[in-house]
Amino acid sequence: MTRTAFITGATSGIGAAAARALAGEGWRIIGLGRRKPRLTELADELGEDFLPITGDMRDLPDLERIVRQLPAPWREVDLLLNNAGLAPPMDDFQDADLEAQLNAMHTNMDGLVALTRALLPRLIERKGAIINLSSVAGSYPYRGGAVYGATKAFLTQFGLSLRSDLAGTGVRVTAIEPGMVETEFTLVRTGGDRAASDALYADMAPLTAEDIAEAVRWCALLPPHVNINRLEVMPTNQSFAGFSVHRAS
Ligand code: NDP
Ligand code: 8X3
Repeated sequence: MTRTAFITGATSGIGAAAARALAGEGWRIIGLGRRKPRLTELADELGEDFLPITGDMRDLPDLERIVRQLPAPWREVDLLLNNAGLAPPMDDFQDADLEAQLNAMHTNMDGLVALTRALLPRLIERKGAIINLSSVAGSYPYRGGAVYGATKAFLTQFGLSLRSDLAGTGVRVTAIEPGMVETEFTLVRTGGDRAASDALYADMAPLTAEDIAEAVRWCALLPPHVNINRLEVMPTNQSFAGFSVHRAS
């Protein structure tokens, strides 16, 4: 039986790598993102088993329309990979731009909730799975990460509670929580600063998009009775620092 995955943020990084990994397992892939030329490139690579959909996670009515209008062979979705997302710049919250913060909230949370709602009847019918791309930033605070980390904590908690609501349906829900993955993530976060992105990942062997795609593939192919709730993955060279203490003098 051919299985179908709906992947948001398929134009880059983890989403594109997951599309390749699941296509390699014989899955059909619906790939959504804003950059049409990237989707066209992926369609050229993956062939007729890839359905490119140009869409914006912040346009909630359009997400509902997209799901409503999926062509017949693509309607039977077995996996929703909620991957599209971004982080606002790493300014201290009190100095940060509100628009950038709200943009991350709309992209990472609102769109994800709307798309999950729209696809759930299909996923329940198919006893499918939802994988949410959360982050270590949702568990471990760091300076400049207040809003981004909060959006990722939302994703993890949303998924855990959703599991309760879906009890007995056979639908699996997983949060994958990576640490540093070298993709376009930091380029986007810094407004296109290539030097800053290169410096962040220099000499520390970051995770690759393919590493996380492998985690997605593994979760997706587990037998139906196995649900991975949370899967935290970090580069070996990324670990933890202590609490910060401010002293008066
Ligand atoms: P990339 O920047 O490489 O990819 C982000 C993807 O999200 C792109 O395909 C982009 O597509 C899509 N996207 C962003 N905004 C929108 C929007 N409004 N509508 C539709 N699609 C959108 O980053 P990653 O691959 O690293 O990120 C994927 C996910 O993994 C994110 O949720 C991120 O938070 C999470 N993550 C990343 C980590 C990292 O260190 N890189 C670590 C932990 C989690 P387009 O621009 O074409 O719309
Ligand atoms: C991104 C991971 O460690 O750069 O979600 O915040 S980190």
